[in-house]
Amino acid sequence: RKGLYTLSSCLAHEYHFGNMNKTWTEAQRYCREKYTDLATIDNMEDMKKLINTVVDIGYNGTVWIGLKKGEWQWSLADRDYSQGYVNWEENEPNNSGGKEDCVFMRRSGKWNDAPCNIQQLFICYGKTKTWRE
Ligand code: 2F8
Ligand code: CA
Repeated sequence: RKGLYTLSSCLAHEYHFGNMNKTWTEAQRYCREKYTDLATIDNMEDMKKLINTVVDIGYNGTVWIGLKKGEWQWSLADRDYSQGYVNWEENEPNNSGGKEDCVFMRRSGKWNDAPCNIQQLFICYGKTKTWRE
């Protein structure tokens, strides 16, 4: 249907596999330079797309996503964590050892908080324009 749409309704998320071991902050820097940011997940559709990005590659390990404390906050600044989609693993986030400020995703798609200085692979987020007719 023809009509006017806001910019955000014309943006689809696109995920990119970061095939290098990096701390959360290193991964964030890399994603911000090369794409837009670390992976942001707004809804279940994003979540499925993100899981597929990892599954298609055949990777079974964990990957950093763009979620971090102080208060939980998406790396992409305009997202409001407290109002948004979450997919925590059961009994997470548990801040194990009092030092788990960053979040990785398991192959199942479930999230766990873990120490930010672990080095692991990651998922970046980019944007493509998808115009509706
Ligand atoms: O049982 C869940 C628990 O498992 C690990 O700690 C033993 C995770 N730690 C790392 O991945 C470093 C915890 O974050 C997780 O809560
Ligand atoms: Ca944890």
